[in-house]
Amino acid sequence: MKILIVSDSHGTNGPLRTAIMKESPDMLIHLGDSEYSHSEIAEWAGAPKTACVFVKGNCDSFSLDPSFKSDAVFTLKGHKFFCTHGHRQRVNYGLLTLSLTAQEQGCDICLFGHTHVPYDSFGDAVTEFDRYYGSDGFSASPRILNPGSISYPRGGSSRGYMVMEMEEDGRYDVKYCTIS
Ligand SMILES: [Mn+2]
Repeated sequence: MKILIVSDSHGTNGPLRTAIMKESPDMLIHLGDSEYSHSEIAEWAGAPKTACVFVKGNCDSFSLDPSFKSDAVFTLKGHKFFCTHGHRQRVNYGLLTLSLTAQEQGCDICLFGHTHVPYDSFGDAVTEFDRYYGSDGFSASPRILNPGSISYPRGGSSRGYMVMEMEEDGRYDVKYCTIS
């Protein structure tokens, strides 16, 4: 299955719609600061056929949707995902809190946004053993991913997103894509 991972669209929806149309995902994960109607974004993505996950960013506090949570935790094909915006884990100052929060809940994949800078690595407490086995899902430290911002990139990045292709047996591949 194809999972489209985006963050920080901040109400500028052109690039988000472009990514959705280009990728036609089976699932959409928005990591916060959408500053826009989730039902409308979900509709663009093809909900309810396309599963959609939204988490709350620091700029989303005025959302009227009561079902809107700060974190999303779910299991998919043997992988446990931790999705959060990242401001509460203070990701601008380092990823250890984020990594440990995901690890504490037994998650091996940790998705965050907020920095507007793409990131793909394993947790801070990583060992060579983790590094070796991480891609098979046996890592003690989660794979930590940030798709950057799809609307307002920072740190020399481009407007971008991530696509995760996950096989039935749980093997997965992540690629970072930019929008010209
Ligand atoms: Mn933010």
